[in-house]
Amino acid sequence: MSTTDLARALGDLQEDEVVAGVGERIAAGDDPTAILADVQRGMEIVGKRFEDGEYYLSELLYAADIFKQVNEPLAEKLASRETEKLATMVLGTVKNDIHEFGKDIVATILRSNGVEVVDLGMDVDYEAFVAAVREHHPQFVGMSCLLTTVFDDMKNTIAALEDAGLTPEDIGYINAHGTGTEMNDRAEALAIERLFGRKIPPVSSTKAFTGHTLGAAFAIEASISVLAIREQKVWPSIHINEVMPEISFLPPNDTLSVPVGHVMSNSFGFGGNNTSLIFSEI
Ligand code: B12
Repeated sequence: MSTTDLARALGDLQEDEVVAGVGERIAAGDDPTAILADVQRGMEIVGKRFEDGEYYLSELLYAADIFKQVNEPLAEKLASRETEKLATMVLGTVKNDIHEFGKDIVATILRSNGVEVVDLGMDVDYEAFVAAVREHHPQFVGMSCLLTTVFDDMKNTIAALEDAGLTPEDIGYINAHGTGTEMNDRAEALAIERLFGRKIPPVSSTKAFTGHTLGAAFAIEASISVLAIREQKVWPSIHINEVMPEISFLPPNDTLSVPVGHVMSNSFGFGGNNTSLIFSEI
């Protein structure tokens, strides 16, 4: 069954057609993630029809039921991939939201790529996220939230994690966005000074090794940050000959061997998104 036929059949709630179509494609050896993407497109059609008043809650429930049936064999296929453990993630759908299929797929895909996922389920209280982070020391926390009405619950969960979390002194190394441009480096350095005051941990930018790979930079620098923890090393900033006079700290020009428990990795300005992610040792 083709990509569009599968999405259309699910959109039209043709249960038998969808179940048979997915079965056929699994048997033909299609990539399960590609099949899942088509199923997801079908769910989008259902959502749109619900929004337009063409479908009601009973159709949403029916679509959910069909999805469950076809997701099971796909999840099994994905879970059968063997990989080495790379990281841990705490995952859940936030309080007051019971949508769980998207989260389940994220869990399955991550598990099949070496991430140990602690799945807290759906309608998860703030305290449960905090308790799981304390217990499992994950490198990532993932929150699923499909309802606009529960955005505040997501914000509250983040606030609860922050309350329970780290202080600037816990950061052992900052992998800066550091583009070597006045526009970025001055603003980033001033922000670091404002947050860390006099106790600024080693800061370096590894872009001189990897180039500025735009959207991919975050992923590359996240890996480099994780390696800093694994190797207990701070990587240097190479090719720096001049430092802006108003910046009070200098990046190391050689690799440092120091204890690194938590790394802050900065990625700024991609499509207007500014992110500082913290990676921690487990
Ligand atoms: C199935 C469904 C339900 C099922 C959920 C069953 C279940 N056990 O999960 C049921 C019937 C219970 C349901 C109930 C409701 N639903 Co509903 N539902 C849907 C529907 C049709 C599909 C969702 C789905 O499963 N998609 C398939 C999965 C695979 O895709 P996904 O969820 O998008 O997940 C992917 C990404 O988002 C992402 N992702 C998801 N989570 C995470 C987490 C992390 C960490 C990461 C990295 C990525 C990630 O990766 C996933 C895989 O690609 C959507 C429509 C839509 N377009 O999404 C409406 C939709 C989400 N529901 C909606 C509504 C309004 C409701 C109800 C309020 C209806 C009502 N009047 O009662 C209730 C709310 C109940 C509650 N308190 O939560 C609205 C939300 C509108 C809004 N702006 O808030 C939608 C958008 C429909 C619409 N267009 O109006 N729903």
